[in-house]
Amino acid sequence: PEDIYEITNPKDISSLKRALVNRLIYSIGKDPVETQERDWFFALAYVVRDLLTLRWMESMRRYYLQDAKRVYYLSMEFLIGRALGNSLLNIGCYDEFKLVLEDVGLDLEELAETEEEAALGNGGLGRLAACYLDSLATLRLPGFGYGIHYDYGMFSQRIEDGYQIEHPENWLRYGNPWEFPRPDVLYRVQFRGHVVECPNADGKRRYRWIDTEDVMAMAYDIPVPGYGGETVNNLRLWAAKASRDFELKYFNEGNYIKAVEEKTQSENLSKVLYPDDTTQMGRELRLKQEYFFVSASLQDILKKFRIDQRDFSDLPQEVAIQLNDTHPSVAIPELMRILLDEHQVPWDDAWAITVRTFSYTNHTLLPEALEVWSVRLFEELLPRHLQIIYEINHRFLTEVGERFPGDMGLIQRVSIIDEERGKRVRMAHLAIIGSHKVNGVAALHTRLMRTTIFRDFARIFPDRFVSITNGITPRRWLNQANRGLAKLITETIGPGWVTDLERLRQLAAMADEAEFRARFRAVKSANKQHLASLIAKRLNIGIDPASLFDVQIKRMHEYKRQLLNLLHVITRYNRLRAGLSQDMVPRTVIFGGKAAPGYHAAKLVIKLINDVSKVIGRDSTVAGLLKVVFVPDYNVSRAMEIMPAVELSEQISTAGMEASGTGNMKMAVNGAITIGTLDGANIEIREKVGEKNIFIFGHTAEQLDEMRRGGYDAWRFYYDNEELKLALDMISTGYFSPDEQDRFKPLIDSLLREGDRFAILADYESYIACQEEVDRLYLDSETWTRKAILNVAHSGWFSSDRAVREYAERIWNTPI
Ligand code: 26R
Repeated sequence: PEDIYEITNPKDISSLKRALVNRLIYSIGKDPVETQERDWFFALAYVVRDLLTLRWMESMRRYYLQDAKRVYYLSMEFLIGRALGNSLLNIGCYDEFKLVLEDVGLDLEELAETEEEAALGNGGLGRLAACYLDSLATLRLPGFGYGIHYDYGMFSQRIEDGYQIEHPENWLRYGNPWEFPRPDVLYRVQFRGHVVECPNADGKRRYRWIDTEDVMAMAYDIPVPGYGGETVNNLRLWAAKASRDFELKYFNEGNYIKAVEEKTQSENLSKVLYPDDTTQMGRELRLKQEYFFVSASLQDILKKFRIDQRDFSDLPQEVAIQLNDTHPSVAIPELMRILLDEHQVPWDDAWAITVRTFSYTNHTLLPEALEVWSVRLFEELLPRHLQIIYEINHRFLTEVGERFPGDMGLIQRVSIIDEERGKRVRMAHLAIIGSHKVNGVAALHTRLMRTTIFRDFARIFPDRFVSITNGITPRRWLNQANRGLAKLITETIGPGWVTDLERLRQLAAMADEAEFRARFRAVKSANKQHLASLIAKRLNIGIDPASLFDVQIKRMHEYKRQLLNLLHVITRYNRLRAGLSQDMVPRTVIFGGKAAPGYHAAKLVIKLINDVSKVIGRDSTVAGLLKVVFVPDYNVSRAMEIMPAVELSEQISTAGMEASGTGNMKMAVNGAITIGTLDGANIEIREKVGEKNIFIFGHTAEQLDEMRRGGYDAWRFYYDNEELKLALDMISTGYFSPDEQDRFKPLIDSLLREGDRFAILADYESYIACQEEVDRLYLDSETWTRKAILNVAHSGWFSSDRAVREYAERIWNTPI
């Protein structure tokens, strides 16, 4: 019995097999002769978790003994995806388990498909958090994630009649084998109530927050293995539980049913992820979610800080807290409240501690995505926090007034309270004022932050703003997702690149060797064939693996301009039908992405993609030359399947609007060539891979700014370009929607009558010209391959290891 869970040697196949069968019997309760695939998956996941658990405890012990400064990454979103393959590769047991499973007649890849993905995020921001956890663990840093244990993560997308239909994704239906529920790690979180002032012996005022409605936060821990398996960190997610006194109130009244109702009510808090990364909606439940996880996390952080053994003034030396956008920024007044009200720390000391502890990452400049809460809602839910925010604001504005006397406009602009639109709390202002560092996620984004939306703050706090360009983990996005390319790279330069991605640079010389190019091409071609077979199997669509794979996969957003891509597709279709096929390469244009459920324009673009796809698919004159595919339910697993097969990476956002982008990096490191605007990290990709190895088109952010100030004339672009006019006319006259001619009128109106906010028309011509260049290059497959290899070779800098190192050095003061 003592060896039921013990794996004597993780490289010893028979010991692994014994562990697996034991788990199947004793943890799943299934007879090995009567099992389903899912049973084996769970048994395997438990064995892998076992392998992680000891290292995880060792890591925690090491941090404790070293008394190392801890980094806490607070995020409403962690878009993790599936864990099995990643864990096996990170602890170095992938091949061993593959053999073990073969032994019992199972295929590891197939088994891995049964895992539900942890889609606890919307897109870029959530996936970035997951990549950073991987890097923190790989770099052996004591970095911990804190977030929310949603019952329902990102919705699953189905396409019916070309329209997006959202379905709830019950990812916990069969349980989550990776997590440890911690019913004993439980904190009280207060809401509502009111604040009373109580006189103090020393004459100072003290405030107490009383008569609150409380919810309990219960911890779930998910191990985060670093590469090499030495370090295993922790992601702690909070689930809402009814508080006892909530229940007791009604139980004591003898109202059992009412008590149970209230219980369900308060447990709804962690029920569902908000699927909007488009427009802030100011919903009460969202603010409650934010405070809920912030309050629990801070209680947990301070408990580990062991205040009985030290002084709060040590907090910034022991703890760094990174705020992933403003979503957790209520942590700033919350830490102030704890210090002031619960520990009687004087204001100035409390404020110095707070500012030195927090730092804030901004992920968007779009005004509609900046968080603001009505003062009324804030006061209702968090009355003490509103008071503290007022006091922070008052002191800040007084200081600004002294430094910049007479500038009333400045005071109004930087105030945390927006007095104009019915009194609202601007969370970004709070986050900037309460942090010692504010970072943008790419060079251009940070520059625009300093010169546009936050220029006043950049003047007030010139050293506060820094740029740290995003990164992606090479473990998941190259080593795991693209086994073929990973193998070729390792055979060529050794395995060191997995933790030192800049080593890919050694591949640059290989770009000139015909034999290497052939092998590289063979890998890409196999990946394309694999993707084609998946698309055939799941969507029943045949695509030509020899065609150019032209891919745009990301959230559906007007600023990301999937519509511009479609205008190219339609133009291409028209040219082909006009018999101009001689200069054109056969293409498969692949789209994937979810639209926020209430974002009508984005949903209509999905419908248009599907309608265009249908018309083109039925037209035999373009068969074999052009195909459009919309891949439903784009998520992390889909991304891992598609990335390795991409040849042309569409990164075509309106310049100045995509803060960074990270899909752009994933595709480049997988050997795609980017077609993109000078936006976000595309600019840095161009810098690294060289301007000859990327297709850049369109207006710059500055040019667009100037054009808008001079008055943007959408109709001019329409009348000046016949092909553009034709494409737009086809959409607006129902060519792609004969059953409903004005279906797409809202899209056309936004371009022609409503000022084309995303400058689609302005960039059309140069986009089309750039796409012609793409075709020309693709015809020269040796030169194309050379450039693709150089993209891989020069993408090393985009590793999240580099990004996390920069945070450690420049923000957290935990240098590696
Ligand atoms: C407040 C609410 C409506 C909300 C707004 C925006 C919720 C979530 C978001 C998500 C945004 C901030 C996001 O994901 N931004 C993306 O962050 C990536 C990681 O930094 C960038 O690469 C990407 O350019 C940016 O759009």
